[in-house]
Amino acid sequence: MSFSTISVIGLGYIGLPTVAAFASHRKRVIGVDINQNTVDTINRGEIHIVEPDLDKVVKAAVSDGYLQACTVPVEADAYLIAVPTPFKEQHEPDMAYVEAAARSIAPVLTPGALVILESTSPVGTTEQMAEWLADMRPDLTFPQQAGEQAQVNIAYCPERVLPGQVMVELINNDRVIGGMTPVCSARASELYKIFLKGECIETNARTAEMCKLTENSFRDVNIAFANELSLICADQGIDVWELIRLANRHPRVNILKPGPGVGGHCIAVDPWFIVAQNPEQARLIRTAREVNDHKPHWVMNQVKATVADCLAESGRRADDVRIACFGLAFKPDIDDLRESPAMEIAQLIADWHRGETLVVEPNVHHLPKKLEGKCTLASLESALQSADVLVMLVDHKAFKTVSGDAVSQRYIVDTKGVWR
Ligand code: SAJ
Repeated sequence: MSFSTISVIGLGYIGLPTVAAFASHRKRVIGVDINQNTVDTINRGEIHIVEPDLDKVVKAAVSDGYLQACTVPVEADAYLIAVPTPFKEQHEPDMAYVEAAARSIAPVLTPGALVILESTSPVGTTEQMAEWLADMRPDLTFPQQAGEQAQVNIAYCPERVLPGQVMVELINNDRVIGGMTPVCSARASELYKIFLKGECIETNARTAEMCKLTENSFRDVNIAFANELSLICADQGIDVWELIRLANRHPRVNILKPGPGVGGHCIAVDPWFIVAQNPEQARLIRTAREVNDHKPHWVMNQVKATVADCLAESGRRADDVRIACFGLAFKPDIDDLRESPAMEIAQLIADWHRGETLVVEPNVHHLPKKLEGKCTLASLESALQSADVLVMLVDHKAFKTVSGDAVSQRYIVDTKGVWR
């Protein structure tokens, strides 16, 4: 059976690009979100998130009549769940949004429906979701009961797109498809092939769930290695950037870049899902998280030491010293400040420093609430001209165009090796 109506539950950074991709292939798509503002914005043909090219595709999809948003699920041939999976106090995964989304589609499920979970989830979540659905719909059969003969097919298919390149990666990246049965996998592949140029690689649900967690943990562990090297090199008086450049000339070495810490909503979160389920075994994965989470505090200590040097050498009072932070975003050339180690460091500096703290962030026009009244948003030029201590936090293109030779300050903490 082909898919004439597709419903996506959760219209955030993954769900909205996904509805846009289906709608641009002339499929009727119903986007569902519990936030009425989000729904209204999309129905006006506008978007509530920043992602290159997404606005155009959504606008066309709405005006051509292929995309419609609402707050309550309606009947469809396929349902994709793309809701957040944050963690709770002790780094335990919080599956409340997935459960709510599953329970919201249960009443409208019909025989022949396909349900796909895309949210990053602990191993076993797809099976759990199938139980929630079966509980609510004893009149239908599900793969855990009827295998290949089930009336409702269920699969896990993780998103793997990079924020800032979502519209390209969504179409081109290969997809891992973890069906609860081979038939479930085959139907899920058929659905994604509506817009996918990459390959669909079929496996089972548990392996697909673990695959997503593995990808982000792999990156976290590798960044932690680079961050740990940066601490060791600072103690040894070695330039970590030169060291990494040299080590990477070895044909089998490829070290990532150190930085102020690891931000974003995925790499700093997902490894904890493995740790929560496997506390005894996941020692390296846990330590990597701890190394990366510690980095902003280490940077803050470097700032304190650098300001102390500045005060001792110049004989000035702390009130008269101006610190400039370069970058707030969680990575280069985006405007996303959430879960950003650069934000954390700017905040720590502003709370500690008695003099003025400037912030340069070319991708935003206003200071975020957390920094209002504590910092001044400054241009690159004025900060370079007037600050005594420079703290490089994000290697935005705009900062890299300034050569180290053009920077006259002696007091620099450079977490990205831009002005070393
Ligand atoms: N970072 C470093 N050094 C590096 C690379 C990154 O410090 O060498 C930092 C960044 O500055 C940032 C953080 O790591 O703070 C994460 O950035 P990222 O670009 O590595 O990844 P995200 O969080 O934007 O997206 C990741 C991607 N996962 C992988 O590359 C394995 C993406 O493909 C996933 O879809 C996404 O997580 C997700 O949604 O899970």
